[in-house]
Amino acid sequence: MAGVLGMVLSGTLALADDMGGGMGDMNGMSNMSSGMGSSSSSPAVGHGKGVVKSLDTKAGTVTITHGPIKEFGWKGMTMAFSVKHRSFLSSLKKGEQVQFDVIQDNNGPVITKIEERP
Ligand SMILES: [Cu+2]
Repeated sequence: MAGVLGMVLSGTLALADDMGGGMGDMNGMSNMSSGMGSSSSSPAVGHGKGVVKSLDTKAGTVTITHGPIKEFGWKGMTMAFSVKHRSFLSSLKKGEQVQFDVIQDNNGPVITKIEERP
């Protein structure tokens, strides 16, 4: 009887070793998914529509009352945006209806494209 028990136990140990190998594979997968996470945090482009409230040519910003920007999960609000090129500001007028592309860099949101809404 004792001999049979011993065989069952060693069989159980072998199974545990297989599971250990499986865990190693899972660690490899979690490394992969964290790599995917960092690539998805690279600048995504949001698309907004709004009205120009004010322009600050010295600071290089435009204040826009904008609707929801779903790419970033933003609700509608009034806020100042930096612009990628200051020349964007000279083509804008207070009260103008605009649509724009915005990215988020380390200093905050930056408008990369803006045009009058048709
Ligand atoms: Cu906003």
